[in-house]
Amino acid sequence: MRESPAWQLPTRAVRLDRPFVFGVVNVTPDSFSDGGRFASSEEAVRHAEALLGEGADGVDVGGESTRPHNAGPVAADEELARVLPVVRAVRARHPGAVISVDTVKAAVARAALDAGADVVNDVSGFRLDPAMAGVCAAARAGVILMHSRGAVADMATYAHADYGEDAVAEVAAELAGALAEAEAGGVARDAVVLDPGVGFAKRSAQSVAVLAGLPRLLALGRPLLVGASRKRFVGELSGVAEPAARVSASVGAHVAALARGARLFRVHDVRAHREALDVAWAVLSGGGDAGT
Ligand code: HH2
Repeated sequence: MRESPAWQLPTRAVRLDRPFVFGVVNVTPDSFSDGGRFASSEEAVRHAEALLGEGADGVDVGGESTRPHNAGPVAADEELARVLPVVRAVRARHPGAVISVDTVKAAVARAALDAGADVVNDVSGFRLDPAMAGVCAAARAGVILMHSRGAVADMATYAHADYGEDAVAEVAAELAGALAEAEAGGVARDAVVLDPGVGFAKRSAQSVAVLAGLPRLLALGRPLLVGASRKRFVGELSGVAEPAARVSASVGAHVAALARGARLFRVHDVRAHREALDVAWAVLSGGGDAGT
């Protein structure tokens, strides 16, 4: 398997010598698959700890849903009230866990980094808040730049899903632009992970195309994260209508993405992914010296 470069976080480098699993912690009333389940800080902290117990390497804590027809935009102070207690509690109890904050707002990112988060996961790839690069650079934060188009309210729809013949080339070019902008804003290249944003401004066929085309995105020189968990396209491909029941369908997408070069995965169902990705990784990386 091709070597992935390491990922530099504020206090350590993550080697990515096995699949890295982020457990999703949505502290929201309206997320598409688990909205309202972990809306209080106590429930969200318990959920984060359960995911770490199931083998997650980190948690991605979010206080604003990108679901179309969600509850509407969330003000920064409300988003902070949702995510900060969770970041603080997880940091205090799990010093080794990587904590990511899923936000498009620089003010939320700054406060979460001050509270102990290591990573900013921006589903707009720094498009929506010009202060984001400066905040991440100052904290030497790890950064996930995800491909999307449009605003929070419509980025998970097909409103901006117009591509020419080669959607992968367009996604690659837009991610390359986001990486260049982040670097121009002072973010170190080795702090950045790129994400093709499956389900964001992409119809199902386009999400499948970007996963099949991951080797072309790897050419941008940074590790790749994929977040296919429970999404509509895996539901369509598997015929499973209920998002929370799309565990096997999500695992299938992520194992295939691993084989095509992804190294980080953002998932709701950690145990199933930890087991499947570790086994797939052992096989894909050649089984060591065990021979026959
Ligand atoms: N997908 C979602 C949210 N954040 N971040 C990255 N880097 N990649 C993704 O694919 C991604 C993401 C959407 O999933 P979820 O958080 O479960 O839903 P909602 O936006 O409704 O809270």
